[in-house]
Amino acid sequence: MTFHKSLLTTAILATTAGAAFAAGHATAPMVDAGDQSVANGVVSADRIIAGETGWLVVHRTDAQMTPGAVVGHAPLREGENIDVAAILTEAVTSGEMLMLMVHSEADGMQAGIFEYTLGAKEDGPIRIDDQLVMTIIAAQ
Ligand SMILES: [Cu+2]
Repeated sequence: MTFHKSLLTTAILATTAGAAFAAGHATAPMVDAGDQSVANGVVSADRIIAGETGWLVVHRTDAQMTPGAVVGHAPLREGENIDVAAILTEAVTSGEMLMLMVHSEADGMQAGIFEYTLGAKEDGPIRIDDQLVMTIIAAQ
């Protein structure tokens, strides 16, 4: 009986989460990704919640956590994105740190084309309460 009860609880929680998400922005934007090998030339994020349609941008970074050169990007839909893969445009070696950041599709010249370069406002980073939406991983 305990088993069935826990299943029911899970189902109710899942329904509530789905309804909250459908209602708008109840789920905060975030990037969920872990340390990983990038030997296949791809950086992956397990799950990303984007506040608007835009881009996952992969920056080089370091212990100061300053976003550096862009070494990959992948499109995001508004809302939930599962298993997002960005092809690396430069070699990244084991031990390097990468910052996976959510960027906007706004202020560019062309829809659907990634136009950001470091410091530009085209397709620039999205800030929520003045904070970047990002996570930092290590290439293994
Ligand atoms: Cu960025």
